[in-house]
Amino acid sequence: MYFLDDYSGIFVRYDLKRERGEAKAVAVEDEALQQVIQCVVDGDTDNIGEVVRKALETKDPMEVINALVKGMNEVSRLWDEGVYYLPQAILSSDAMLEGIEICEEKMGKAMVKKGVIITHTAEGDIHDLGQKIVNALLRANGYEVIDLGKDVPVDEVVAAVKQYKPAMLTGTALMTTTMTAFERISKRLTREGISLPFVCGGGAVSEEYVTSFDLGIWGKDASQAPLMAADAVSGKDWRQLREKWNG
Ligand code: B12
Repeated sequence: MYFLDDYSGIFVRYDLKRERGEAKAVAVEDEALQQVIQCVVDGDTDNIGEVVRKALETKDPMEVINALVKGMNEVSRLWDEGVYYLPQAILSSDAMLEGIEICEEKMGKAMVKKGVIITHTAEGDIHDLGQKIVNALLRANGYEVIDLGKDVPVDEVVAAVKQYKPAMLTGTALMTTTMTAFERISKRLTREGISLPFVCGGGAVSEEYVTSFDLGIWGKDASQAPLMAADAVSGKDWRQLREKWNG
């Protein structure tokens, strides 16, 4: 049985505190980046475009993406503490997605294509913010990204690998119930004699889990994706990538 030992916060309207600006987002030195973070925390889809474009006048797209992630980390904390619910998380995610899209436009796509990478978010999972960041970083670094989207059935991922023969496959999962799709993909590919690095990331996924099945390499942060892709394109196999990037 769980007993509350502090009752002081139970009648607090955190949503009103937020509207009145009392719930301030994580503080950073730079005013432009601070506004980006605040827009994500507030789920301010009306102003995120303007604020991100303003930040991009002086900042590198990667710095702006980092600010977007900082905002989302705060949203995660507020969700975990029971302050934010689905509606607030949806608005914050929409704001973040719009921000990533603008940063991706600014980063552009490198002219020379270094290789093909397939990305997806696990079957049953609609948490695609991590995948969108991975896409943007890979494209900006010259990789052709086949984006299968979110909630992608295992069959579809396997079929796409056969069709496009990518140098690397990535997966994102935020739920313990959906990450098991990665292991099924690994088994299916291995059974068909296909071997390629399969980088799996996302909040739910641990290094221990991903390295428990063949092909799996654990991706901690989206910024690793282009570096891992470079290794894959240069001919390193999944075992070499695992040895280099994981424990
Ligand atoms: C935003 C959010 C949502 C949004 C998703 C919007 C979207 N377009 O993504 C909405 C509101 C729609 C949502 C819905 C739900 N959610 Co939700 N959600 C979250 C929240 C608050 C933040 C997650 C997030 O986006 N983080 C920011 C991104 C950037 O992080 P990330 O994906 O992990 O990516 C980073 C790294 O992992 C890495 N990475 C990721 N992928 C890859 C790939 C490669 C190759 C590499 C190298 C790295 C890498 O790079 C990124 C950083 O650079 C979390 C809370 C939390 N504590 O995480 C809950 C959370 C994930 N949700 C949860 C749940 C339960 C749900 C719902 C089932 C709720 C419901 N009752 O309906 C539904 C899911 C429906 C479904 N079938 O998927 C649970 C999952 C619990 C679990 N462990 O299984 C969480 C953990 C909340 C909780 N504590 O209960 N959610």
